[in-house]
Amino acid sequence: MPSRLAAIAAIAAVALFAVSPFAGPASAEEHVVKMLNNNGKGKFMLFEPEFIKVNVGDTVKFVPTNKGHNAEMIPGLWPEGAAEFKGDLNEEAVLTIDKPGIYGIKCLPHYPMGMIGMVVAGEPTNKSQLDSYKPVATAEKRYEALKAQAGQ
Ligand SMILES: [Cu+2]
Repeated sequence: MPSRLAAIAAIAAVALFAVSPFAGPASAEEHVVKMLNNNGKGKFMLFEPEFIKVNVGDTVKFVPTNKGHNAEMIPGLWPEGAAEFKGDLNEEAVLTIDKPGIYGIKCLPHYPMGMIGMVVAGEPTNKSQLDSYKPVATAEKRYEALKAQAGQ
């Protein structure tokens, strides 16, 4: 019977190996957010996706798929102690998630057109900022949608 046990053990090892990338503490992941002029569905000047959940240690890469955008922190919506973040116009910018919390992102030129995004990492430690932060009136609608997702 030892050979049969060995076969079972081998199958179990293969199964564990196949599953392991999704189990236990995940290794750092890179998320990609596109900066777009439109999404082809009637929405203009946007981050895609606008809302993402990540793990501390992950990175979020903002890609200038279309020209004329940047990605930068919303100071009133940023975890305490997290590194400051400001990408340049037309440049790729990588945000390293070093603290848990809610990260508010805006495109400076298009913030008045509602170009905002949100990254939530682990425990939303700065949840109170969701209410204290007041976006410009023109960005309110999208902000409310993001806020609803962050509150879940
Ligand atoms: Cu923009």
